[in-house]
Amino acid sequence: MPKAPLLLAAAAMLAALGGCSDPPPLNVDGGFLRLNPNPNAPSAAYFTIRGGAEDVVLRDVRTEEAVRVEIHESSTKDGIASMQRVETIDVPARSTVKLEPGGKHIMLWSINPQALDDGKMTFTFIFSNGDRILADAPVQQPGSAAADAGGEDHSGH
Ligand SMILES: [Cu+2]
Repeated sequence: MPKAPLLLAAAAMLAALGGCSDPPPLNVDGGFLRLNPNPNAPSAAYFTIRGGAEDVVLRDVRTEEAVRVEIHESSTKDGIASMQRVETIDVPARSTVKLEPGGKHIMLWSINPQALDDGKMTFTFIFSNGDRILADAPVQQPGSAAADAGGEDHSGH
């Protein structure tokens, strides 16, 4: 009866895998803020959200340093780029959810200029499990090489 030992071995392996690594904590990192060269137009911030042990939903993003903050998603349909507001972002367990140019982003209106003096903005991410995670987004000044590589077209706002 060759099957039983194989199954036992598989079960032992799974137990070993489960036992040697704690589930990763829900986290937010990799932030950057792409400043719009036009101070009257909105700017966009991007982050990487790393899922934890359970599925959660990003419910809100806040910052003290802008008058208005919204979560947006850019898309291209029939060659035409557009963006729309989204209320929440699903963050499945152990997933990586990227907010990046051309996709989901955090849109900011009327940024407090003094907030930029220290070169970063601080955001609070509020999740459905009650976690409130602080994350910084270093500022990319307009005209820098990184800032010129793509981005959201905010002209529709
Ligand atoms: Cu937007």
